[in-house]
Amino acid sequence: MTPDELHDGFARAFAAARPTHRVRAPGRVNLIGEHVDYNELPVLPMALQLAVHVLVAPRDDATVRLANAQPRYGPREFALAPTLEPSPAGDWVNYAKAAAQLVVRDYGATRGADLFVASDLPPAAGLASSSALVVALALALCAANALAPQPLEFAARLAAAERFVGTNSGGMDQAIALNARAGHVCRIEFAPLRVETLPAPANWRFVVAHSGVEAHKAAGAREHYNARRADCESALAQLLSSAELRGAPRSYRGLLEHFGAERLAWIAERNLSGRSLARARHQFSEFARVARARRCLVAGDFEGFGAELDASHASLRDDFEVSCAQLDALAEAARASGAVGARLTGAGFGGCIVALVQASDAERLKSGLRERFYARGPSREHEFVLVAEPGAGAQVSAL
Ligand code: NG1
Repeated sequence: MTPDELHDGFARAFAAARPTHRVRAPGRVNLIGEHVDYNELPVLPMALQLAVHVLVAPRDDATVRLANAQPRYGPREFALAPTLEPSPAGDWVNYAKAAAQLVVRDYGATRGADLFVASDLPPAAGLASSSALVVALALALCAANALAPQPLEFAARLAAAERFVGTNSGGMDQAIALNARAGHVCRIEFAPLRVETLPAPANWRFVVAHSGVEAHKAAGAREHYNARRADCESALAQLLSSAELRGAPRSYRGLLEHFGAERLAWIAERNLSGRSLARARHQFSEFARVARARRCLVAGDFEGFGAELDASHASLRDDFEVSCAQLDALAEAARASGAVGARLTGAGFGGCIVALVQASDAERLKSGLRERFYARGPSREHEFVLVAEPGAGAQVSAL
């Protein structure tokens, strides 16, 4: 969406008002470290060039009026308050309410605003469009109230605030949206939130491609997501009740830091079974893969990084059970088209894959995906392939 289109949209929605600020909050592609952020284990995402944009006109009262460039998200209105009633699940106003509650409660915002929203991120694709929306709206309300929150602290608070929409999510998406750096991949650690920026190797390209299956959190994907988190908690409780772990640290992170991934996997094999064992095994193996992938990134080890992507996909498919036939087929098509590795990215249950290629092979990968995947099935109209450019974090500009 061009700045002119954004301003035209604003003028059509709010004739009398004049925007004073423009906010941009990016989506992200997670390179590795999937379904581990809610257990406070490190992740390795980068921000995308695609983002949510908001034009902001502060108001003299506490009313928040929302309009969206997408007609399927109709206009909404509510008044700022420290505690807001959620609207029915799936209503986009809940993302604004999540943001509003936080800026009122923790930062003392009192002024409402007219907000016009436009997004170039595909929804339900595993690219963190919902967190980009919450971050953008929260920054918009901050701008209307002349507040400039500290990005790390704001990200941690926004992660908790977004749970208002009903997903028991981790903190990766808000952290990267607020703290990304152009040209860099971020390694994010949680509690306390820490972001290490690592230059993306110049000749590597991360290509994002959509499976054609929308993973709507308002539909089944939210329950599946929350169920995985609950599985992790019950696996941890079972593991900690074993005699072998008496007196051991009581979190995944504490256990991993104390024993290391390999030893823990060995302890888990002897004390857990079935689903609990599989879920815990993914936590331990993904933790080790993130550490190895970081080393490969720093050393420019292209093949090594690709191997970690493939192994992560296998673990998400077999142990964490968040893949689907289309994601598996798309990852396979990427490997057959020159990618050195590929995996589902984001929460899964549909959405996108991320594949790694040499810059000189990015076009070959794109046409390979068309031939081997999009041309073959019902996914043709969902064709979405993006050569990701590691983007900057959220920005607020005065107009
Ligand atoms: P996406 O990819 O946006 O569905 C979700 C969570 C993350 C993280 C990943 C899986 C939200 C807002 N975000 O992201 O915190 O757990 O899944 O790694 O639900």
